[in-house]
Amino acid sequence: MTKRTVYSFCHYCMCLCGTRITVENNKVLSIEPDRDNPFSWRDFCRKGKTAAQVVDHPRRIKTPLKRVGERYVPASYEEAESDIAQRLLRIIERHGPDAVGSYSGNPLGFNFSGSIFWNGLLDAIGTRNRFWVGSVDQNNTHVVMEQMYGTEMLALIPDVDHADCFVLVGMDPAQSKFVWVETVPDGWNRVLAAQRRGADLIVVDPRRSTTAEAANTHVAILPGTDWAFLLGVLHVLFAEKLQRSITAVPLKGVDEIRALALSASLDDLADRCGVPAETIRDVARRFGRAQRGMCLTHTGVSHTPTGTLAEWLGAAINAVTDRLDRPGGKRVERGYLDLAQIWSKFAPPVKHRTRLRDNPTIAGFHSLAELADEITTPGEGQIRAMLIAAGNPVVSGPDGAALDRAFAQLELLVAIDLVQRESHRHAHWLIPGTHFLEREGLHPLFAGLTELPFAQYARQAVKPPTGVKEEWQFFMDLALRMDRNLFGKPGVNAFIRASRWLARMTGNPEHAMNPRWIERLLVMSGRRLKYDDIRKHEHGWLYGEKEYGHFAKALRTPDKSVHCAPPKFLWALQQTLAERSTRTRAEYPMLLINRRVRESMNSWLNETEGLFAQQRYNVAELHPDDAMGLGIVDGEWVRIHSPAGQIELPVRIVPGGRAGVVTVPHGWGSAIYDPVNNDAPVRLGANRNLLIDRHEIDPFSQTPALNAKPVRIERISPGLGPRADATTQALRVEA
Ligand SMILES: Nc1nc2c(c(=O)[nH]1)N[C@H]1C(S)=C(S)[C@@H](COP(=O)(O)OP(=O)(O)OC[C@H]3O[C@@H](n4cnc5c(=O)[nH]c(N)nc54)[C@H](O)[C@@H]3O)O[C@H]1N2
Ligand SMILES: Nc1nc2c(c(=O)[nH]1)N[C@H]1C(S)=C(S)[C@@H](COP(=O)(O)OP(=O)(O)OC[C@H]3O[C@@H](n4cnc5c(=O)[nH]c(N)nc54)[C@H](O)[C@@H]3O)O[C@H]1N2
Ligand code: SF4
Ligand SMILES: [Mo]
Repeated sequence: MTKRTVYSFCHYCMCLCGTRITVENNKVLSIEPDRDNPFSWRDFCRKGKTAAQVVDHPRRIKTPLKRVGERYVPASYEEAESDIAQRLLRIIERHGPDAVGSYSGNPLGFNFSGSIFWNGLLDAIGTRNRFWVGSVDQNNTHVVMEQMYGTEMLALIPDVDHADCFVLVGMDPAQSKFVWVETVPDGWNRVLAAQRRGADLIVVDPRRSTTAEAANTHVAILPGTDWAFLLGVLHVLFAEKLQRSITAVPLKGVDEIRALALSASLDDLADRCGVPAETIRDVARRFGRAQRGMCLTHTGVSHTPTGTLAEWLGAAINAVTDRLDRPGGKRVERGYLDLAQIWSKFAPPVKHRTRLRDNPTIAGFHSLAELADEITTPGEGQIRAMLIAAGNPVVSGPDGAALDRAFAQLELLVAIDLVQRESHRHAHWLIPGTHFLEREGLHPLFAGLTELPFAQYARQAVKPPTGVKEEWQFFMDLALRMDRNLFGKPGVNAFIRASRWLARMTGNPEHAMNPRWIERLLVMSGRRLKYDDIRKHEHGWLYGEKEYGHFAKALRTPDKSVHCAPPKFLWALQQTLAERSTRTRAEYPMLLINRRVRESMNSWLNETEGLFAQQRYNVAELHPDDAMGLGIVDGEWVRIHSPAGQIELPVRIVPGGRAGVVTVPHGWGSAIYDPVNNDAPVRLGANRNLLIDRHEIDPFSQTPALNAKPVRIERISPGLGPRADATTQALRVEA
């Protein structure tokens, strides 16, 4: 076979870098950035470049594997689907559909066909015990969007090129890129370009991140107190009349938020967040006086118990300084379909409260913080079976040890993944996943999340391993096998069977129900683009210009205005202000925070050969003062304790930032098993989320407090000098 070039894009992160893939004999020879992609390629990184190493992962699951005793044996899909269907039906019959729980991870969000049919399967089962990654990621934005803009899904896009002032809170785009729910390709470099043109860059982060290093001002805040800092900024904006009275979008509740901000004492707020009042005043003045600007809050903020309040205050700062729908502020990209409407159709709010903690769903899902107890606590509604798709919750969520114990007691655990990781240790069935290089399709839900009007149909570069079904196909077949209607809609299964019959009769596989139908329908519903036209643009299609003026129309509040002071946030903020933490932290004097590693992706990719060098980042970063106080030298191993658990890591001493803070990246310490050859699991580094308890959550977003966690650090080997080989020891192979 001759070499071919496939143009597509990388699905690992929201940068969605255009790629030029060279393929021969169903093998990827190289992946390069596609410089003809009109939207994104400049962020292209080694993760994208080495993506084929995951396709060829030596421990890849290539056939359904059934657990028999302590081993896995290969099985056909026929056997897998029939056994899983029977077991699920038995559990449903005995205990009701909510006894089947589910968790979907970050990569499923990049797989449109997979996620649509996943929801279809969950609807078929009828379970409301649905858990997803949002509760350890961006749930707080959904809550704030819902309260302020009237819909859980109205992501605002930063307009970085035109800003004169950036206040970046709890984000590190120099490492993680300028992405969260939305994407701004090459955003960090464009911020730096704006800075070179004179824009002001203020970074709020307890540690001296790469992003903070580039800032005009780095505010090394006390972890977990962004709400106080941002309220202080609002206080100054109002006190010095730096807010704007005329705004592009109508605002409600400005008087209420002003009253509350002014009632707070700046000195008190300064004391709470460990930032001098003078610095808060200075930041507020610079931001308020800048003609154009934006305040952004990301995961450093969302992963704290006050993450939603801080997210709200950041959004309120933008609103009252007229940064919404203005150049250099945050705008709405209308895309080629109505995202909020589609979201409400495809992710209809599942009205359900958790059995034990009585929490509602957010964006249709429950919080990972509750999953372990919902499995282990006996009684009606107890979860007895779990389906996990493209997720590693034992590592990405809080108190993985508790979740691991919970998974061990399930009657049925089915994992759909590329490899067997920590969370799949107790799986009764391992079902192969497909890699994005093996799939094609359009992701209509990205419309409105991309910075510019852009659409790209992803192309399949290589075929999945022989016989492996794409995720959507497996989910659909399982619903059929259970004889429960996909999407919970009567007649759907009969329709699917009829379409399959037609496909057989006509010899045209396209006549069998498939995700392309849904993609096409969605594009049609937007009445802006034609599906076939999108498919024709092999480098992706920039179909319009950046526009302003769409925010007011996109608002879903009944009065079509932005609500700056949602009553429940106001009330909670008043409570927070009235409280003074009296907790002494003598036993756990340090605060644990998180960082990301440029060339690994959450809890995966760190084992990929091409990214091995990144393992040197799996260390505990300490401020020199703390290291000196503890008598620790660079490279020495320490044990970090919290009330929930303990981990061991080598130390790296990093100057700058705030003393009293220890940084450990998440996503490490996840075992990668070898279910086929039974070789020893590989475990890279330590899982810092073992230190996180599952009870402390942000009450609004239900996000566990992954950051700002009180911990204690202990030297493991007093007297031991610097160990040159310390970081390489983070790579351990378990016996
Ligand atoms: N302390 C701390 N914890 C955090 C964070 C933090 O900042 N600090 N960040 C949080 C955030 S933002 C996120 S998004 C979560 C991520 O949390 P999760 O989504 O639960 O975990 P991932 O590490 O993304 O695991 C993805 C899994 O999907 C598999 N996979 C990859 N691609 C595919 C595919 O195409 N098909 C299938 N079937 N499987 C696939 C991988 O092998 C891997 O096992 O972690 C969260 N946890
Ligand atoms: N290379 C790489 N890129 C990624 C990912 C990855 O895993 N690897 N993950 C992707 C995903 S899923 C997401 S959601 C995005 C996330 O993107 P970001 O939100 O930018 O995530 P981080 O790079 O972890 O940056 C969070 C910053 O918050 C700081 N921080 C910690 N605690 C606090 C606090 O209490 N207050 C303040 N103000 N700051 C705090 C940390 O020091 C850190 O610098 O990145 C995406 N991009
Ligand atoms: S992982 Fe790297 S190559 Fe892939 S989309 Fe993100 S930045 Fe681009
Ligand atoms: Mo994320």
